Amino acid sequence: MPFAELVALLTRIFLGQGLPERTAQVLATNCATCQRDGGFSHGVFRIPAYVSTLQSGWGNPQALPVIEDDGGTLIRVDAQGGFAQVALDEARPLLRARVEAQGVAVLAIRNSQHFSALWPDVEPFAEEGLVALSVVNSMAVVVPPGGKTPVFGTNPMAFACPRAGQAPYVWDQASSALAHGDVQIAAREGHRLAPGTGVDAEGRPTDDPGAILNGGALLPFGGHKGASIAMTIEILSAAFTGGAFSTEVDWSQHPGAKIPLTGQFLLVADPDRGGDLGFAQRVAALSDTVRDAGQDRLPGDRRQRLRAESAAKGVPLSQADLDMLNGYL
Ligand code: NDP
Ligand code: PYC
Repeated sequence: MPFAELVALLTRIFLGQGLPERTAQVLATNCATCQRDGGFSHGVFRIPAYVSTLQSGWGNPQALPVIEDDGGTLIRVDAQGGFAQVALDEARPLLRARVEAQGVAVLAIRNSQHFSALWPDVEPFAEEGLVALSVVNSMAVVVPPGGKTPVFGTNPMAFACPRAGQAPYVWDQASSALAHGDVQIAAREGHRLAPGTGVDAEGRPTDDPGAILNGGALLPFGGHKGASIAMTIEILSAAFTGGAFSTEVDWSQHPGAKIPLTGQFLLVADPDRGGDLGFAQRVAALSDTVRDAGQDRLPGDRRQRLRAESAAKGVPLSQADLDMLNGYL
């Protein structure tokens, strides 16, 4: 399906669930962008969970974000229970102006729902020549190494920067061994998981996605090193912003709610501030060095390839996806 057609279809679905026009458009564009670029764990696969969350009375999807600006480098936004992407959309002009004036700015969003990939939040800044780094915490489904009780979210982090002569260098990854969405997809498709992905309800290592989803938990990637990153993301996304820790997400009174209501931290900086040191050229040269050293796939390569394929052949959607989406119209 052409990208614009998918955005229009998803917008109609969100509008049908009572979302305001702008929120519906922001979420639809974001979700269609994930599907277009091969982010299938956060593409149309998520629509049933968006709908069940919207119908559960969780958060405040009608909310208008409130910007708190003291004229400095730090801009705070209270999303008031709405979506983080809408808060970012609202704060973007001020954030850009502050980066223009000061060379660097931080956006601290709290009381915000985030249910998507993070790279769509950072890539546009790199396309404008800026460096962007963002983290968001989610719901407690990750145990620390050696632990039994989930304390961290799957907590993704994403980075984007300009790269001369090529697409921006962009990566985006969960701090868990696997995104929760991919565990759900593995369970649906009957795949086992790689060793070290998670534990069952008794804290024993398991490769069974069902055991992770039903009382078990994920592990951080990379043992204690991933755990420190997951914890740092809790600190930046929740303690710094004033949002909820993943352990504080309590949707027990809202059956059907699946979208974490936490916080997001975003840092944007101008690498050419104070003089052009050839930043984008050096990033391109480093990418070449890494490829020459033997890494034939860099982060973002697959996403760019699938984006080009979607532009040529349409955004991939299975018949089951189409039936599911049409069921919400
Ligand atoms: P992946 O492990 O699939 O990919 C992580 C990054 O590594 C991507 O930039 C990817 O590039 C790159 N990459 C993957 N495989 C290779 C390889 N073999 N060689 C080089 N680079 C590679 O992502 P995750 O499963 O960790 O996360 C999936 C998505 O889930 C993310 O978009 C994340 O933001 C989202 N998420 C969202 C959460 C939320 O709370 N909103 C929580 C957790 C996850 P490429 O894109 O080109 O494949
Ligand atoms: O895939 O882990 C995940 C996730 C959590 C919240 C949104 N996506």
